[in-house]
Amino acid sequence: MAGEPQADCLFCKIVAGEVPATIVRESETTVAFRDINPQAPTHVLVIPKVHYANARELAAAAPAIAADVVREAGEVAADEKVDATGYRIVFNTGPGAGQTVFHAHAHVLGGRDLQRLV
Ligand code: D5M
Repeated sequence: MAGEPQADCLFCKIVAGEVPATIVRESETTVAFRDINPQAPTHVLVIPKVHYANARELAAAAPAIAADVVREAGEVAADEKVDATGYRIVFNTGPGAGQTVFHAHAHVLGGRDLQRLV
């Protein structure tokens, strides 16, 4: 059921401590850990502890937790000291946009000159 842990979900397993991750922040509702395949000097994923497939489903079902994810992404940027130079928060949504893990997550990217996307 939406919101419940999914047995076959990698990020639910990280939340449960069943798969190791380099956790940099944790809140009541979120976990932030380093991306295993970093695309920038700072590349951290912020995920809700509850399982929703993508940011849209999370925001529709649990808007306060979606806000927590965005707030924690900003706190990661401050912790990593990339807030002054600028950083990017990305929610890939759907396979066509490169989403490979179907548990909502924000990428926090910083520490290099980020090519302008939009
Ligand atoms: O982003 C999914 C991201 O998840 C991708 O950048 C790799 C990362 N990933 C995959 N497995 C792990 C583990 N075990 N630890 C940390 N990071 C991981 P997407 O937007 O779905 O393409």
